[in-house]
Amino acid sequence: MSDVILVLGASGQIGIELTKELRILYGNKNVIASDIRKGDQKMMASGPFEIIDATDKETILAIIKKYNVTQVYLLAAMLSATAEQHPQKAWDLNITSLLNVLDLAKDKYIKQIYWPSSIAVFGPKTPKENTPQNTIMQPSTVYGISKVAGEFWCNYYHEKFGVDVRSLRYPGIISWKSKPGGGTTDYAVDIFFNAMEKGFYQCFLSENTRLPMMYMNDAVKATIQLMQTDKENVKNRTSYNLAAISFTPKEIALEIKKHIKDFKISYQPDFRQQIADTWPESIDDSEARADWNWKHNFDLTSMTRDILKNLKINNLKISL
Ligand code: AKB
Repeated sequence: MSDVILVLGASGQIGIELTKELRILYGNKNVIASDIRKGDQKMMASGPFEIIDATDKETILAIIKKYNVTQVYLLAAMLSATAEQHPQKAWDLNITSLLNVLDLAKDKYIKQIYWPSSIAVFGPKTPKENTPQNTIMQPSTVYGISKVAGEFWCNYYHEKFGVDVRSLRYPGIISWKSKPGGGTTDYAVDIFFNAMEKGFYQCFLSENTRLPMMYMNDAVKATIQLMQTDKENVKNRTSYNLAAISFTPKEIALEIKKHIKDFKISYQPDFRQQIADTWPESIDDSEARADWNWKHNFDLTSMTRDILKNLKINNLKISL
């Protein structure tokens, strides 16, 4: 019997693209998209869609029973910048939703869970370069605190109740089909749309702020690969470090300039700079590479070329 997948938070930046790929792999009717509100028209038309508040365990359970769901991808979350504005709400959404699905797996309603963590688990005392899998964490953001706590909840449910929960520490994810919201790494998406539409971008981080990043295609690939690998390959039950590229706003601007000659950038750091300053510059993901054979495909040059080509072909006019 094929797996039936429920995606919570399917209308978000990663949810839209992950749901699309999962529907190709598992069949449209076997991937139930859900979010707290209606989302992408194409996603809603291509398979089942349900309105679910991820903090509402009873509704999640009702949908699991309705479709005989076997796996849950929990992508509903409040990201770093928004979480600093709404600490209590962020904690409630990020932790209650996770405990809901962990409990449902413990009670045998579902077999497998995917839950994303983030480079935000690290803090100002963490080694900045090639940040190891196991190192000092001590995050200074609400989002980071919720991700560290979440990682240990995952590990606890795995150790104590045998729950098959798998997780990745995402770097900043860069996409052109869907836009992020409320993150500190969002500039690396905004910059492309602004370059295409206005030829100008005012960046909210300073020019030399280096952060770990990844193209969406690689992020979707890593997520599905981790979920599909045999149980015995998943040796880490908190969350795997995951890496592809690291760059600064200045470096990505120079890469864009190779395609859009007149592109200009200026820098006006805001409160998000303080968040970025506490995060690593690059990540050591050798455990993911060794345990389940993770490899990224896109570097800064190939990603930039691919995004600009696709934005041009699709003549994308997303309102900024
Ligand atoms: C954010 O900037 O908050 C996210 C993340 C790194 O988890 N993109």
